[in-house]
Amino acid sequence: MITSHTAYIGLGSNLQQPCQQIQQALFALKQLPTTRLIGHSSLYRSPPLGPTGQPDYINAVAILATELTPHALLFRLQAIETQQGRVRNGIRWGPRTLDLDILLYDNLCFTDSHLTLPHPGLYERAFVLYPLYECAPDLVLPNGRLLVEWIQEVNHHQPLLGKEGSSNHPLFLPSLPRRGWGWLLAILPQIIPFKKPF
Ligand code: A4P
Ligand code: MG
Repeated sequence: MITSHTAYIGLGSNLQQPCQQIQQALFALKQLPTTRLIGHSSLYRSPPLGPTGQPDYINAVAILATELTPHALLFRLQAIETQQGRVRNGIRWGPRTLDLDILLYDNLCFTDSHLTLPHPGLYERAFVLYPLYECAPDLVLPNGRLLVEWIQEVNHHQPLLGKEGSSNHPLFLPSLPRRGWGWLLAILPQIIPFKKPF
């Protein structure tokens, strides 16, 4: 029997019209064999993590339903990166036209010489956690924690500069109460595009 798996893909770009790079990559994800693009987040702008002096990044997250194995998926993602002009010049976290990371593949947790799941940056990076939250607000992480709770605990001080197309003002990174429904009010600015600064 063929089984479909859920994979969350992190997309990032900071070279050669990053927004277009991300849109093009989403189109390429749609074309992957035995794979359906279930949905994707908005595009988020953030300052570079890593060497300074490179442009801001545009990041997004996509959800795939796929029959590809994790390694076959990684191979396909790297082919898309190459197609979109990705040059690996050995600079760790250097600028790139396109980076496609497998953030999650079902609830798999393992490391081998090609692949680490979940992606090692998943738990700390605002530019991953917020778009992931937009895609899957009820997600339970492989560490057993609710994503929304994880965000409020680990991440409020990390900068995100805003959603593309909605505002240039800093995103409101909520410090959410853990019980009751107050958290819902606190995160509304995250999920409804806003016009005013906070
Ligand atoms: N690899 C292992 N696990 C995975 C996985 N889950 N998904 C291996 C994808 N690849 C995985 O990746 C290096 C190797 O990681 C691959 O050969 C693959 O076998 P790479 O794409 O060649 O190089 P990289 O992306 O520079 O390395 P790395 O360490 O994966 O970097 P990250 O974690 O992807 O971070 N700042 C902002 N604001 N936004 C960003 O998107 N991205 C990075 C790159 C740095 N700073 C950023 C952003
Ligand atoms: Mg990468």
